Amino acid sequence: MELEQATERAEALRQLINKYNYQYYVLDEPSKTDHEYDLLMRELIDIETEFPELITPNSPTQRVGVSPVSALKEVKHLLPMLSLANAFNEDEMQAFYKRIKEKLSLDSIVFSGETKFDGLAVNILYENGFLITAATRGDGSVGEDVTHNIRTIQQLPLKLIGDNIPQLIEVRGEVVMTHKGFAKLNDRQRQKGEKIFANPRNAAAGSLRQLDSRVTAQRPLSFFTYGIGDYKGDMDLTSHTEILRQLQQWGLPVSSETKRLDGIEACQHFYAEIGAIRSELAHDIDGVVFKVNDIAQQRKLGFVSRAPRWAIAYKFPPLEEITQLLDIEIQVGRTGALTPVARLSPVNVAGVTVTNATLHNIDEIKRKDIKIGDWVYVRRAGDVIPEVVAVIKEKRANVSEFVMPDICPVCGSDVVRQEGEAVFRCIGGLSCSAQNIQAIIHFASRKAMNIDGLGDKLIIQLNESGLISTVADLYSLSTEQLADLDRMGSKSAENLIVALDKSKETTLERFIYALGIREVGEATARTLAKKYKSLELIEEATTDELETISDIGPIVALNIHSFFQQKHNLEIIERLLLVGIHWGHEKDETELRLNGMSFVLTGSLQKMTREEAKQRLLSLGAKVTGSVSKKTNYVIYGENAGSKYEKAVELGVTTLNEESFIKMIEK
Ligand code: D41
Repeated sequence: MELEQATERAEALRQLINKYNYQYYVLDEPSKTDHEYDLLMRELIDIETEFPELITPNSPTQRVGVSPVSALKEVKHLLPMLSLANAFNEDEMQAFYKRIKEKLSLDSIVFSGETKFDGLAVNILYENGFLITAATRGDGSVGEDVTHNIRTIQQLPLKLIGDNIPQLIEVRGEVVMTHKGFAKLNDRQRQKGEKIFANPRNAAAGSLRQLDSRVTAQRPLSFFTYGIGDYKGDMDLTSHTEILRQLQQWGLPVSSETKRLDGIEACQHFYAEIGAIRSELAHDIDGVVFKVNDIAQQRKLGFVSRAPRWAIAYKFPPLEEITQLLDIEIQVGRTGALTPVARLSPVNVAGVTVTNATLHNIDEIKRKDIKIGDWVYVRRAGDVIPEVVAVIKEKRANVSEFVMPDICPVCGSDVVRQEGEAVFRCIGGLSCSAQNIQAIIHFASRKAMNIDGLGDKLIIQLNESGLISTVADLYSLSTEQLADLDRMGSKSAENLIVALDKSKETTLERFIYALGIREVGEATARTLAKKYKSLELIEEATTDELETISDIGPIVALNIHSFFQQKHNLEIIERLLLVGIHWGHEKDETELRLNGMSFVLTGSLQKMTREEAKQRLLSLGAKVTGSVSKKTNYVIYGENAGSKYEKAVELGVTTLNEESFIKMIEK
């Protein structure tokens, strides 16, 4: 590519990428898929790699700096960042309203209402539309330079878009982190054994003050604009809502919960409305902010000390409270994971009585140094399970250490902890009633025993009515017992009995898969069936032996071995075989006609489903994979086949239509 052409293309790509960023982050209306976006980004990176002289500081590729700063510098805001007065109840709100009405000699006032994000206030300076510096609020006059980190926030334009961009403008807003992003970040930190953040605000603060912007870039920060500071250029905007609209048109993210409110009643209504959806919002908010909407009225009202008289934050009750941790109990989850749960002295947190909180795992208990009897901060946010944030060490007296049990409190099976894993697990599997329902659902599923008509709801119903507690009980059900259940007619009861009977004829690999051994999916079950050809031999295999099989690592080998060490599991298998579950002998691999051949299926087939085609191929010894490579032997295509078909043609892989495929497998 010539330099001239590259210059043009790079500029076009930057504009496109910025536009898509705006649609995605600000308007929440993406017009391109992530993949299409990635392709544009990659093209731009390629051009900039070839012509480094074309890189501009505001190119979307330049959000992450390469080297950390040594310390955060000080930055003086052009106009001081003021603080917000608070109202904690109805009376204080009324007093605020009365004061304003009197000062303005008006009967009614129009406000702008917005959510009060619980984050960190930041001041961003744009000159001629370019992001120049960003600083924390600091003491209101001088903050810390966090430009390098602010630039990593994808939502924020490095260059403003649209018309009437002022020569200079200070944009003010809050940096926050979503509940989801916060939970993910803490999971990651937990896995790496690193610092756990107490709440999204602390996580956002910690991320914003990083010296290395590469760390910040990995943190899910967002930004919402709430106003402006100093500016140069004409802006004939007369109200706060107009300012917000203008900021949004320049590409800056503005909260969608913003409303023009006429009079105090509308404000009270807004407070209640936002309060009701508070827990559903993606971000923590600690109240709503009301601002006199008219700029001329704002000017008349002025300031008291460092806060404007024209604005107030009407606070919500806090999401964190203090209570005593009475005990730590163990909950056994669907996969056998043992989760310690704190039993708390009941405490009202933002309107909800909290009696339990998750403690995640033993490492977290140690890291937070939580002991039974401690006084703790409990936090409830979004739809997340309440959490113990921290211990109040000063209040500690008469506490006892928590110890993880070594047998499952539900079924008495052994509890193990895999290397490198934070969780302890019960290896009881089928015989642990905590894991049972999930195990039965898996057992009955299509790719396992394929019991027609036995869905999740029915399994739960059967379990709750005491008819089944393990998979072995399924085959002792009678038509009469089933017909007695609510919402079950005699016809469906009969059908289910027939389906159960039919499922008894199966294959070894399906049966192994159906047992629900941890991390033994279809592929591993198939490998085991092919290698051992008999259940007894698999039951007897040692971990060393299992590990020699390709695809089976030490963890899976241990899972398989421990599963068959459990007496309960062997008893259940015995009962299943006694009721007549059986399978034919596995054919020797080399006898199979398509042994070792690799197939890819694409598009929709007419005479069979893709899953059926896959099962046929597997039964003939073939491998079925998801993507086409040079090693693929055949690509079977149905209607509307897309890129996989094209790739096959490109690579010279043989393609077969459905008809030829059927001939091939029926030979
Ligand atoms: O969402 C917020 N946290 C928020 C903070 C907001 N929506 N509006 C705000 N407005 C102001 C004034 C009225 C002083 C311009 C604020 C803040 N200030 C603020 N944030 C931190 C200190 C002050």
